Amino acid sequence: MNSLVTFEMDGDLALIGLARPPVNALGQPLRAAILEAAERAAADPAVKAIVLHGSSGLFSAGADISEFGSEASFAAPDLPGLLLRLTRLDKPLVAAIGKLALGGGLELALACGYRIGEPGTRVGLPEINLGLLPGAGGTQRLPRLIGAQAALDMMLSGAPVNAQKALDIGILDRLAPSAESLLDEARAYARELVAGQAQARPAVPFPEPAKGLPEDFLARFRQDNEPRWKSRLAPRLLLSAVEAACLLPLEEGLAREVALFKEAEASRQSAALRHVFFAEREAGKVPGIDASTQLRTIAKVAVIGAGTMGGGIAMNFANAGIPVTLLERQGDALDRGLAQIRHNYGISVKRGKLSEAQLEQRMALLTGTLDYADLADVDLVIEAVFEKMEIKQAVFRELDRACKPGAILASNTSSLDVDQIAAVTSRPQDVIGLHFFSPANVMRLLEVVRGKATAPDVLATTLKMGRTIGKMPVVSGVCFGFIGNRMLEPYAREAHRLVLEGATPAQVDGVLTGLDLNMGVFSMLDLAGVDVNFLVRDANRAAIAHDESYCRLGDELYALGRFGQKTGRGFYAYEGRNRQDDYEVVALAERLAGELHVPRRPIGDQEIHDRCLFMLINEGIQLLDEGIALRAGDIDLVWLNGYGFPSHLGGPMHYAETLGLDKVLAGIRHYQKALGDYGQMWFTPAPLLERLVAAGKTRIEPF
Ligand code: T1G
Repeated sequence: MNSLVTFEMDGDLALIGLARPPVNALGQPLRAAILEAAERAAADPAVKAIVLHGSSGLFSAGADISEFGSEASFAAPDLPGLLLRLTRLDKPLVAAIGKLALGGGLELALACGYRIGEPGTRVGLPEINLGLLPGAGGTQRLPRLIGAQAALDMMLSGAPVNAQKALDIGILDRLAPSAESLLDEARAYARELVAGQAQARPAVPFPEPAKGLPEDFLARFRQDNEPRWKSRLAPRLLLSAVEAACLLPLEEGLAREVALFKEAEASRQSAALRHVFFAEREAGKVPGIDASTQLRTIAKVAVIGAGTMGGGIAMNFANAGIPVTLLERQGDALDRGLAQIRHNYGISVKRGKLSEAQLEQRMALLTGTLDYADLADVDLVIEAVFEKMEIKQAVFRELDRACKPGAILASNTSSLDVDQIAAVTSRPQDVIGLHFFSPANVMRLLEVVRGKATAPDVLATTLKMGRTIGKMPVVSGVCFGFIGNRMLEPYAREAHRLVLEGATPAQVDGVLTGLDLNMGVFSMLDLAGVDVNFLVRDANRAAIAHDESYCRLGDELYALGRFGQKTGRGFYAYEGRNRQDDYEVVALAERLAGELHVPRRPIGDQEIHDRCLFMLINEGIQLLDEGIALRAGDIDLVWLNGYGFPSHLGGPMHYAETLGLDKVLAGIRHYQKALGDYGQMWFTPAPLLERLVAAGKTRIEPF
């Protein structure tokens, strides 16, 4: 028997075990192996019933995502055809679903006549997260099994349901008492079916259309939801597939589903989302770190500074059940910090995301102190004090004295030199940057900044810890602004300069949000604080001294005390949260342009797109060339998880590949010439970009 499945006889039962680690992804080889085993069982008169299970305990994580976009995706036996064959076997087929059945894995189970799970079983159709829809019967069989609306909710959310819910809504027939007893229970179920003691029923091929949708439901659903979907293709295709399930006989519905699936699979959005899926898994792979790297134990954490960032950081660990000590210099600041955390949790309770008991459990994990001596037994300290090198270095001198050997000392700095911080300690190998993004208990991105001396096990431990607290950790080398903020600089520079040259903040932001970015540059600055941005820029003034023209607008707003939302006026004027264009800002830009001899003219949207995005892309490529970022996918993850770049564009690097690297380079060269001295100064193509284009490369990678 093929090594990808196991085939055992148990009396008159055939047990077929999926055995393609790590997740039984249903790639062509496994599909062929399942078909071969099923045909063998079907043809054997000694076999009265079949049990299909995951030989490692996990049933299947679905189709092999790496096949999509290639011939392999529908290579015979294609998944829809294999499942249709299984529904036509003339012997009972029981799916024993251990742990997980996702996507095609659940569709495989739906093509079996009977399904049994165990208490830890989770089932779902997460295809929407990949810009896809279920393409092997899920949109046709699930609505017929549990009703169209429940099925649609599951497929649009992409979230798995637990074993009890799956039993309650009819996806599972039974639950074994434990994972260990699942296969035995499945065998017993099959024997009952053979003996006629269990209610036999056809697999879910019944031809009549699904029930459960009020007449006008789909029209209303489409009308209510389309704005939410913005430019997303997959939800619309999914709705059409469920519509087919409600209107067409099964065979026709299945054919319609394949056509809709292929349209989704061929879309740029799905290619982008599949890129993100693998990028998230690649981000954890760092040269010099592997399964043999011994991780340090993190049982107790301390956070220095109980302000907005420190409090948010501390919440991440309390949420993960890890005790946290907050250290402040003043008692009232500490009390305020703890009260703010309690307030934040209280909001989650009001929203029904947390129970009162959970709030108290988390608060019980949070203690405060004014004394470094109380940090003697912590395993990880994260400093989150004012963004001034001298202040941070003073904290690290204290930590070096107070903390035990082997404790990891991390700084939450957003741009300062981690090596300079490490240099004031006797243990630079234990020092690392952990750059959280505000609000730290919400934003998923965590830049893990390794210093020259950072030990591999410190890096491995903090990467693992990052995922434990639900973050997307990405490794960065040391440079001003690391990956995200370093790229933000030229991107925001072009936005500012374009306003000097004749665009308005609203026009610039409109182009960027038109690309589905969560926020434009100016609304983001008004939220984060024009003053905050000024202080960061001021710390780096030397690096931009040769042309501050684009800074002057922000500098002037800072001088006028227009700090953004917090003062009611920044680049925009605010009535509460309502943002209005502010002619005073345009007049200020006009005045500054005159003083700086910047010619003003009407600016088109395409120029705004190209100048902002191409400079963002150019800096990312430069970061890759300098080795600050390990791979293009990491850079994408930074912008997807820290700056609201739309995931269905895949991130700035993937977006550049989609546009064409040659087009990006040509655009940069165009503005290098067209913008006079300013263009000469700032529009220098990254050498790696030039090398890639010269070599005819279409992917961004070190070269
Ligand atoms: N295809 C290919 N590789 C996969 C895979 C998949 N479906 N799922 C996981 N892997 C790889 C992953 O890249 C990693 O590889 C390793 O397995 C461990 O994964 C026709 C169209 C199952 C919850 O969307 O959600 O079916 O890095 O690190 O944290 O209608 O993987 O070790 O080389 O994530 O324990 C639908 C995707 C597909 C599920 C496990 N299914 N997978 O999480 O491990 S489309 C999904 C997951 C489909 C049909 C449609 C998670 C997991 P490497 P991991 P984990």
